[in-house]
Parts: sequence; structure tokens; C-alpha cells
Amino acid sequence: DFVINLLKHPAFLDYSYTTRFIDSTPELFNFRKRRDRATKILTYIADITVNGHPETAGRALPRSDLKLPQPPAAQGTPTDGTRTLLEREGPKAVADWMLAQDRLLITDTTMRDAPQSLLATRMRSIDMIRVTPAYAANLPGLFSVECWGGATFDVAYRFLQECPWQRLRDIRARLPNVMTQMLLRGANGVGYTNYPDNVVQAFVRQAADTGVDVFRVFDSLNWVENMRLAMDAVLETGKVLEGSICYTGDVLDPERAKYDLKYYVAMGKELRDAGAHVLGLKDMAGLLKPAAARVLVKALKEEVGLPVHFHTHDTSGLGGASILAAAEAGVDAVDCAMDAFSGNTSQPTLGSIVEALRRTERDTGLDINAIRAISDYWEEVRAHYAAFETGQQAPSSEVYLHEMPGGQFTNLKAQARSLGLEDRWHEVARTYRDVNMMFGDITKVTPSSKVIGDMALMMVSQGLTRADVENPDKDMSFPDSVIELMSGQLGQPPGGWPEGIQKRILKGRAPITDRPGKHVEPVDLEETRAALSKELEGLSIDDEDLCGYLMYPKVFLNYMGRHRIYGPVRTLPTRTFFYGMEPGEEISAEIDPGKTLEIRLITLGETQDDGDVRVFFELNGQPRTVRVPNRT
Ligand code: BTN
Ligand code: 3PY
Ligand code: ZN
Repeated sequence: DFVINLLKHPAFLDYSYTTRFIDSTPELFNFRKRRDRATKILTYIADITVNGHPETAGRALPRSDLKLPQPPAAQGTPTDGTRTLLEREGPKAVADWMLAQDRLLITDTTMRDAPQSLLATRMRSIDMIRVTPAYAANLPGLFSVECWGGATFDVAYRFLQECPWQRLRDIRARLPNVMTQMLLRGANGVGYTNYPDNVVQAFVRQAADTGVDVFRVFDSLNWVENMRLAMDAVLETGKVLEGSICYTGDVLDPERAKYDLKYYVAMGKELRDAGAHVLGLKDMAGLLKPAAARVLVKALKEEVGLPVHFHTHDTSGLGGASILAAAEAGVDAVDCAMDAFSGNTSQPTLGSIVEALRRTERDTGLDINAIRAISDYWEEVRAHYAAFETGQQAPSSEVYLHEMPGGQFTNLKAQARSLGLEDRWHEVARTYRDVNMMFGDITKVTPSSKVIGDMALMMVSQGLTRADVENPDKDMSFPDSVIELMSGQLGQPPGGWPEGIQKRILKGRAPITDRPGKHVEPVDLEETRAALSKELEGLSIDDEDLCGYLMYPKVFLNYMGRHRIYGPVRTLPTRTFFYGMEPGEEISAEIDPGKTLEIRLITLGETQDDGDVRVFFELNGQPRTVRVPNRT
């Protein structure tokens, strides 16, 4: 039985198997008989029940009394919202409408940035789409629902065994009236490197087709030159282009003169002139203090003329204060997370901002009872992800020292832990700052933030100081990502790279100083589609799959390999997905609209001589047995 062989193959047991694995062991991917989807899902449940899920091994367990989270009922049919306006009148009308509002507009980030910043992005689609109808019906006055892009694309395929496009389609179908929003890393798409121009274009087109209404586009070095291609692609789709400034440093600090008011206003004008409908002010680390927010928002509003959409993180504990200051200064829209997913490295608290502004000029008009009911649902959801909580207990002013983005903070902490550096975290934080200064004080956000993190971890683990790294008498090797950064592969920071350290890192190689995309050949999309189809035994490859493959070739192929064995596991409840089932437990999984599997786990057999365990189920009332290897 080929499936069993594959499940037993040592390289398959973790996430290390790659395309090469498929190439070198084609027999394992050569399925003789196709199994039906129900059998595949039962195989998955059996495997996780017997062996556990590799991602939750050794992590905190969710409370044993948790039930399937119940979303609040949708009250009536969804009334017109921002999406209705976009569909009827286009993106410019949305921008004009924003400028005409007195109320503060609110984006909900609970499906994207909040779980990225609190739970290492591990939130599953089913937990989102079950509550989406309640958003549409009960909170039609939201500006947008941020639910896609950033790290979610990669993590969906890589760790959650689900298709990110399907997630978007499912959310879109349940949210007809409010705009969806995604985070796009400009030429870096939803990845960490520079992609060929035509890959970025194809990706944007597909994202718009599948369901994105607002594209928040940024560049990790704030280099507008490197954003134009993605911005033009968005403009062609007729969706809303939010060109974004990444905020760093402290605009009121004369010592950080590189990023002063003039700098941000000039960038805002560049984005406006490049066609942005909305100006994003992306404070990915949560560094914009209240007094600075007042000054910066006022200047951007007066001098750029676009509606301003402010995004921040509550890492310092002052995110809410900055939002209120920005609101006073006339900001048009802000990002918040539903209460249960707010605070710390996530966004400020949605319900509290709504309450703070009630009966003021900026009253949001949102229904606090609807917010509370939806947040109660998210509270139950969050409890299922105990394994991914980071243990961050309190806000901290240390963020003004290290300036790490909220989405990176918890990841870097986990990386530090895995290198045995957990108890040297504050040293990592200080070193992160040193690296930033050594590299010329850059905006730190995916992917530039990852490079700074790589360098900081290398220095701490090898006991190197900034002086060591800069010492010309000391020879040393640098992380690949650092070499790539200094050779111009992620673009140019304002003023260019500091020459001394750049020379040391490049060891005589010449950097590029123009747009990295100019140096990459376009991909032949149809040739790639044909090759991919061949690799997957003639499976027809649609544009979504093609875009997934183009962003993350290995991750996509591994996902497809597992998909053939496990089927649509995205439909399983989160508890089942991560922990399997208990004997006697019953769950349902809707694998197609209207086609629901009722699954009962009867019992687990003994492990047999060949190492396999028989797992006994009832599927829609009929007995079914599957066999999986015991690897424990
Ligand atoms: C996922 O991608 O998270 C879903 C599949 C998980 C990997 C499977 S679980 C059973 C088997 N055991 C492992 O350690 N990996 C695979
Ligand atoms: C991402 O790029 O994923 C971010 O969240 C940046 O802030
Ligand atoms: Zn963010």
C-alpha cells in the first residue's frame, strides 16, 4: 500500500522533505488507486490521534473542556457597506467617501495581523469562515476586514495544510458587503525575496479575482521605485490601492534625522503621485508615540491630501493612545483587532477604541454588542491555539529600543529559543538594534526585518559585538540573507547602504543599485504550468495553484503531496486537526457545501507486528477501519 509506505518514510515525518524527495523517490508519489476523500480524512485523524501533530508536540495543551466555538447569529441580511460602494463606483469613490466621513473608520485585523502577531500565524480558515457571516450582517459599518497576505499565505500551505486561495474565496463568499484587505510586500509578493515582475503581476491579478478589495502595498526599505510595479498591477484590477509608508525611529527625535517629517511627507507624495487611492501609515513595530502621531498625521493629511489609514501594534501598551491621537489629528481609518485577539504585539483593542470615541466627533457608529459577541467567539477560538501562544505577558517599552515588528517579535523569540538563546533575549534585542544602526538605520519589516534578525542571532550565538563585526582585521562569514541584502537584492534604503560594512560583507562583489526586478527574467507561466502538471501526474493546474507554486515552489509541492494523502483536512475542527480524536468522540466535517461527514472514533487497536495500528471509526453511521503506522 503506497500510502502507508509514504507515511512511514522517514523524510516524510517532518517538514524536511522537498522536491528532491519527490524526485528521488517517485514510487512513493505514484498512487495506484485513488482513495476517496473520506478515507483520506480518516487517515489524517487516525495518524494524528496515534502519533500526534508535529507542530503541537511538547507545547501547551488547550483546556480539555473546550467545545466547538459557536459564532453569533447573523442578524438579518447584510446591508450595504464599503464593498458595495467599491463595486458600484470604484476605488476613487471609496477614497472620496473616506475623506467625507466624520466617523473614524475601522479595519478589523483579527483574521490576519492579530494571529500573525500573537499565534505565529497558525489560525485556520475554518475558524475564520464560520464567523464571517456575522461580520457581514452585524458589522456592515467596518471599513475592511484584513484577512489575507503577509505571512498567512505561506503558513497556510506549510503548516496548516490548506490552500490560502480557498480561504480567501470562502471569506469573500460570506462577506458580500464589506471590503476584504490584504498585505502585499511589493516586489516581495507574499514571500521573502524579490520575484520576477510578471510573477508579481500575475499574483496581484489572481488575488483581485479571488477576492481582495484593498491592497496595502509596502516596501521593506520604503523604496517607492520598488513598489511601482505592484502598485500598477493593483491599479489595473480596479481595486483599492493603499500605498504605504513604513514608520520607523521617532519623528520627533532630532537624533534620528534620517526619518523626519519631511521624509515621510515626501514619501507620501511619491505614493500619491504613483496612483495610491489611500495612504497607508504602517507602524509595524508600534513605534509611533501619541504626540508624534498627532504631528505626523496632521502633516500627511494637510500635505498629501489622500485619506490616511493608520496601522499600529500595541507592543508598548500605547497603541490605543496613538490611535486616539491620530483620530484627533484627523486620520481617516485605523486598524484594530477584536478584543480577544488584541493587545501586546497585536493591534489595539477594537471594542475599547469604539467605546472611547462614542459620543465624540469621531464616533465610529459600530455596534458594541455585535463587537462583544464576535469577540466572545474569538476568545473561544483562541483557546484552541494554546500551543502557539508565546507567553508574552505584558507590553514593554523595550520595543523603542529594538524596533522589531509585531509580526516578527514572537517568531524571533522562538528562533532564539531553538538556538538555546532564550534566556539571552534582551541581549538579542540590543544586538538587533546594533545591527540596525550598523546597516545604516533601515525600516525593519518583512523581509528586511528577517535579515536584521538573522544577523543579530548569529552575533549573539557567536559572541560577536558590533565592534567585532566592523573590525577589518577579523575575517568572518555572514548569513546568506545579509549578503543578499547588501548586494541590493531587496532594494535600496534612503541614502544607500553604508559603504564600509557593505564592502566587508560583499568581499569584493559588486552590489546592484537599481531595481532588483530589472535583473530577473520573466517566468514562462505556461511552461511552468505544464511542468508542474507533469510533476503532479497530469493534474490540471489552475491560476491559483500556479501562483502558489511561483511564490513557494517547495512548500506548494509538499502541500500537494500531503493533500493527496490527507484530503481536505481544512474542514476539520481545529481541535481534531491538532490533536486527533478521543474514543467515543463525534465530529462533523463539511467537505463540500451540503456534503457533511459525521465521524465517530470508536477505538484504537493494538500496535501490530508490522508497526501499524488499526483505527476504528464510524463514518456517517457505517463502520470504517484505517491503518496507520505507530511512530511514537
Ligand atoms: C500539516 O501540514 O500540518 C498537516 C500534515 C501534518 C504532517 C503530517 S501529520 C502525520 C505525519 N506525521 C508527521 O510528522 N508529519 C505528517
Ligand atoms: C508582513 O509582511 O507579514 C507584516 O506583517 C509586516 O508588518
Ligand atoms: Zn502589522
